[in-house]
Amino acid sequence: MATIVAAEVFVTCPGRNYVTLKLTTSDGVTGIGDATLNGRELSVASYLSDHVCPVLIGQDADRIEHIWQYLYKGAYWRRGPVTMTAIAAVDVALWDIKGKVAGLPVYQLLGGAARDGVTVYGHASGDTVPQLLDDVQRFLDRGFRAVRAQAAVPGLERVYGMRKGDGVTYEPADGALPSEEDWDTGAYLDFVPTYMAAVRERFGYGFQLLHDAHHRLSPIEAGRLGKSLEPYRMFWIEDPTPAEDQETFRLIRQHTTTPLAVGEIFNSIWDCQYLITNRLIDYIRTSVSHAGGISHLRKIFSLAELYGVRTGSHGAGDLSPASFAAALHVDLSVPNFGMQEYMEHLPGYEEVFTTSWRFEDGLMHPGEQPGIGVEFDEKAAARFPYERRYLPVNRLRDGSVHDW
Ligand code: CS2
Ligand code: MG
Repeated sequence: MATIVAAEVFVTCPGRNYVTLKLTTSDGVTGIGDATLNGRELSVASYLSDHVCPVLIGQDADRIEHIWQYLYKGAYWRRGPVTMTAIAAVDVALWDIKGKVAGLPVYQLLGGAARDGVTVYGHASGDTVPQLLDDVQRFLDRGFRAVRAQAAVPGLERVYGMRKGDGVTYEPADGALPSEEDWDTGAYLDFVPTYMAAVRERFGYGFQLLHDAHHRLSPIEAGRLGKSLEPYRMFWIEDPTPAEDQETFRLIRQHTTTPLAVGEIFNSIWDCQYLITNRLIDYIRTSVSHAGGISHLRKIFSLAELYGVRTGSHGAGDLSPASFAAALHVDLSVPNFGMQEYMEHLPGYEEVFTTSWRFEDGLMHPGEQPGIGVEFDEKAAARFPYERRYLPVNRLRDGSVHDW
């Protein structure tokens, strides 16, 4: 039996903050997991190093489910983003170790490839509609089969989803305190159909088109958005409303056939249960890193399979390469895969993380390296110390705080 002999937490900022857990076994095998909770990174780092790492030492590294249950039930305080991100990091690190011990990529341990590759969508954005169209072109030229389109709303200063300069991200904020964005739902609802029309007019219907409403609408507004986008045959609209009041999805459903995707801020199967079992969504978008790791994500996806709901793993740049790779292993192996987000990581991440995934013709594959296929260079990580950063705060025109 190989026991866990070391559990170390690293916080590094190669362009943006990532928290990484590294486990080492008595056989000298190491595994890594992502513990990044964007804008609240140190809370998970502390949860792990102060509370989880000490109880991992001496545990049997082979017993992934057992350790998951030990951390979940043993803490008494269940669920929540901090707890579930910490458990996810341990879980992914243990799957990484199991794969390395077996000499197999994790997707093989999950049943093997259920498809040739994983369809991913890229993030196109523009401050103006012509800029957005150029950006969509850029993704189609690279071979993407699916593109998310977001444009700045005329009259608003700063809106979610716009790339800054040449970087591949639009958050976290620039400074060490939250930046401010502004919002006007009416202006947004009038504008979105005009640019989706422009995208379809220029590029046609031969690729999947997606959009993220980022929790900003009321149910009836979401119904209106979905209905107005029906001519453009969206693959999905994402997070139309904050999904705390899940019953309201019935109202959205009554008004539109545009498919709905939800789940990036959910962290357990219990958050997903109602929407899935009532068939109120089409895609469940939980992430490996915020919803309890590979073990828990598979349970969520299996529940979804029973109800005809497909998967759409969250893959924003604030999820480190370790969780992006882990998501690809799950995507490749589950029967009800739908779509994987691929926001890409900021240039510079390669100095710290070495990856084995590949992108070809719009599809991704996690590669054949044993484990999750990502290596973490702790010496390089030390060159990029943590920087406090926040997600932006969003305000209506009268100054009230609105959902970001
Ligand atoms: C977004 C994310 O990728 C997405 O769909 O909603 O960029 C989200 O804003 C971040 O993950 C927040 O940390
Ligand atoms: Mg989103």
